[in-house]
Amino acid sequence: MFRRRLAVFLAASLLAFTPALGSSAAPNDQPSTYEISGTTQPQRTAIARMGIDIHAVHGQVMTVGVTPREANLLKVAGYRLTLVPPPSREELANKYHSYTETQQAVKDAVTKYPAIAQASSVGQSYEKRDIPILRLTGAGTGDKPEVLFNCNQHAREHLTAEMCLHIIDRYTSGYGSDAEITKMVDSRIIWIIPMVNPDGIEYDNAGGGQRGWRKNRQGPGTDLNRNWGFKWGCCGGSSGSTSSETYRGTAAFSAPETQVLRDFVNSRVVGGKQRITAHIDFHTYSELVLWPMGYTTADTTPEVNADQAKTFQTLGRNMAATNRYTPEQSSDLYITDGSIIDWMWATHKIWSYTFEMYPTGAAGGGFYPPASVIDRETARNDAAVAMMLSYADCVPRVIGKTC
Ligand code: GEM
Ligand code: ZN
Repeated sequence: MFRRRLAVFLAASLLAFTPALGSSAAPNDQPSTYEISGTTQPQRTAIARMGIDIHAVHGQVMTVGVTPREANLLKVAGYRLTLVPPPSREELANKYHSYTETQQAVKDAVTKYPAIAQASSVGQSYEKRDIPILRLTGAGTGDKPEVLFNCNQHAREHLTAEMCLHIIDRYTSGYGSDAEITKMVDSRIIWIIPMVNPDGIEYDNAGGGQRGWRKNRQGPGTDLNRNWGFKWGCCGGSSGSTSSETYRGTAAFSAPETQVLRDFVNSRVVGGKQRITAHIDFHTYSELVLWPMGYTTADTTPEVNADQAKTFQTLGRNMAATNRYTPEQSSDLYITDGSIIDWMWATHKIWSYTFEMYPTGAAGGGFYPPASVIDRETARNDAAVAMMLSYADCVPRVIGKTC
């Protein structure tokens, strides 16, 4: 610890007396993408606490976006950094959905499939954009278990909106022709929110799609996945500094986007019972299936007993076997507090997972993979999504328990 502090101090002093790095303006404060190999969980948590912008973690390889100054701090602290060259012009061309196109896609689903699809707004973002939500359900009455899929809490993770739109497309167009899809749509209520953070997405796209914006657009920006109200800011898994990429906001649910999503989930408590039983929060990138809790590395906690931990692990591993992602508890990556999945589970006992989609590293395009991978990488999760839906009536069935 002391050596690390000394090293950081030396690095800081070095920077202060190096005019080329210390005082010259752009382009020296522009972040570049680097890989750091051979990292452990405590090191990753320490790097997250330094305020470094973590893009991905795959195995022991961590991908980060850092300024030259931060790169030097990391190097002096003993980490080995490898520069990842920026993507080519060709890779930048994209046909990802904008916010307006996403809204239109949701409306189109209702126009085309009025018998099973209904659209509404969860509420408004900080800049007063409606956050669209689609409700899908077919024939069949009685209490149906409900499943929620949400995408794009983080603005730059554009492939995730495509994932939610793909789920919409598949579960509408397959209804009545595909037996498994028909059965799921008839026996469940499926809620899909393709863009939780429309302001951030619009801002990122206004930068040509390469701005790397993560947070919402409330002042300096709040990291929505650190703003949820279970053990908010408890454990060094978020930042109190407004400039940080993991700024947790001024209070739990200080962001309008988390507020309206929280209110929606709370509204699904009907007759004293939470109707949503299962949930996937899509992110990019790293190719991971993650389960709660994120605030501690303990497998069992006051919120998660041994059977529940086994259920999370078993379903997580089974889903990961279908998409070839790596399954692990979210805190195995690094500690986070105020994340959506910790809140979903702790507050509502919703079986909640984070999926980190394609790619594993910056080489596959990082946050901006070529549009040619969209179909393949969204379809890659078809079996996992189907599995989540199929267990929604009783998730512990996956370990042989009854409900
Ligand atoms: C992650 S997703 C949360 C994973 N949880 C833990 N404990 N690591 C995030 O929000 O930082 C990565 C991402 O942003 O996609
Ligand atoms: Zn994310």
